[in-house]
Amino acid sequence: MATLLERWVDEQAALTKPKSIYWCDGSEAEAHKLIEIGIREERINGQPIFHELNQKVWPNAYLHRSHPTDVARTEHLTYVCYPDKETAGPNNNWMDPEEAKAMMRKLFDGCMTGKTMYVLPYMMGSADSPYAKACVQLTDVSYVAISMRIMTRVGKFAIEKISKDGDFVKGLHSIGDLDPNKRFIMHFPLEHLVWSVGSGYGGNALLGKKCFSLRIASWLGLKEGWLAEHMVIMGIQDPEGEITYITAAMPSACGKTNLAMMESALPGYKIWTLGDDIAWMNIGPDGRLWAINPEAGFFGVAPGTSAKTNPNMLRTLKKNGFYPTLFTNTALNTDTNEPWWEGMDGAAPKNLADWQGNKWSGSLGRQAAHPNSRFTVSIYNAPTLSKEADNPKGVPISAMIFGGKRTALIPLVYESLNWQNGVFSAARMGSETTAAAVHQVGVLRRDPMAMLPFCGYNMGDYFKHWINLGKKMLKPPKIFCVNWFRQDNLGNFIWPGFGENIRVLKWIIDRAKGKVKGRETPIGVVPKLEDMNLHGLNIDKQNLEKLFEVKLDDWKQEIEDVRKFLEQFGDRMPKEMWEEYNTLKNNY
Ligand code: OXD
Ligand code: MN
Repeated sequence: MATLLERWVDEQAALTKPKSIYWCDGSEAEAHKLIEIGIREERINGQPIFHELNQKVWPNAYLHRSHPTDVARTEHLTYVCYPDKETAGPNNNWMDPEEAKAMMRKLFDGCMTGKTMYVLPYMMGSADSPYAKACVQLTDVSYVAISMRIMTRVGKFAIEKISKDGDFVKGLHSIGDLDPNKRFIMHFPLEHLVWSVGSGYGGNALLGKKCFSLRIASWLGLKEGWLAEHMVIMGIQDPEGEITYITAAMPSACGKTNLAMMESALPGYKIWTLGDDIAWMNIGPDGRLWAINPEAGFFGVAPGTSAKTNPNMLRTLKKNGFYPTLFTNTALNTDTNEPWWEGMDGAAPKNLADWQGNKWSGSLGRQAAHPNSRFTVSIYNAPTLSKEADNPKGVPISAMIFGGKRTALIPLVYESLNWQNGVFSAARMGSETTAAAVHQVGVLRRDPMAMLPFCGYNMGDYFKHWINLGKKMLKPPKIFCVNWFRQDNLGNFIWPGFGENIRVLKWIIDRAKGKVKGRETPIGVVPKLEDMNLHGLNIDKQNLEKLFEVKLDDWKQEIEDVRKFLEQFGDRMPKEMWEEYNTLKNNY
């Protein structure tokens, strides 16, 4: 008799009408087979899906070029579907579930004709974790199947868990005809279901990532008392060998991956990586917050990755690991058959093909790699991988960091006064937009907890959920805000960033352990200069002061802007947020 899973797959196949159905098992042989199919058989836009790169320098690595219109998340075509619009909130596009399904059924009808449907049974979280979830994604592109095999844990264990639980998270994906007007990413949180059509881009098509692990999981977290967040998880080892675990939330393309695997500029400190994008956090039996990374890979931004900014990522990308490594929309050095992007070490090679495969001429002023070009690589390739990465319980979190890209106003680091005050600081976070989503780049938008594009329900309820969880914890993590991007009067970044960020992390863990005092300001506690290790940095006194400056006049407009943002949520905005708002306002 057909199982629940087989019946569901059959139903989807009846709708999408593939030529064949292929059940993925996660094996190494299968990876080779899918890559071969992508090189020799499947086409997107008439082009092969994969190009084999120089295997001596980049072992097991392949280049993928997407359709030129399909290069980033499409937030305007991403919907959450509840019976009522209020539950989705002003932070989401909403559609009635029945209406959405009727529209999507038409788009899915026969969309896999002549193609293979790949069935990917996978786990988010290590298979033996009580917090892990079993899922299945169907897709009609080898690129997506291979990417899912890198980013999640694909294998028979997921099928076993599904038959034990009698339940799984369902995802149906088709690249469709890539028409940007027929590109929809539909979430049905009440049914643990995602339907995505018309895009092969990671955040739209790898349904375990943003769609399930953030949008749907955030909703499950609300119902079940936990948090699904857009956060790095990392351990900071001090010179005594003690490791303190922290999380850090930052909007897309603001340096989370670099932070998660940073090479410390301070001797004696070492960073251990657990995750670079998503954290699922539960209150443990000890009353602390424990985090797991549901993913198993990195889907990181290539431009700007170099031996200076992230040497550990270059080591990760060049490692000959069990899983293939993919580059998407980078440029190609046509002499050496190696990937290339802006911000890589050294000058641009003489002969480059741009991200669309055309001969690149630097003089046109166009970038050779797409600004949102990416790599997809297994976390198990990382030399900084924490030995706790697969611990089913996760790691206990002592501090949480929230950071945005702000060229002015926000100090390098400050600590909130308590949990509620910290939730408010994170909720009023703003950031200048990047190329990770299709929109105007460099515009300030409020991005609470870096979750604006990913919170799968009304953010008013989300803030209340955060406040409630704080009350349930015996020892909640301390909350900090950071900003690596403050500029001087000439428009240069003041803080060197990257490996030097360890100096800020050191202050954060010193504070979390109660080792140092700070200076109170109306927004929280900033470091006293003497408590920061600034040895060997070349920042003049005026700029150093600017880094930690909290100037009354500058904040007036910010406070007004925050009020407008909070007001959108009407009655759903918890009173605690307004209490914090009023305290801040009255302090100015
Ligand atoms: C990502 C994103 O890909 O946030 O992680 O866009
Ligand atoms: Mn992200």
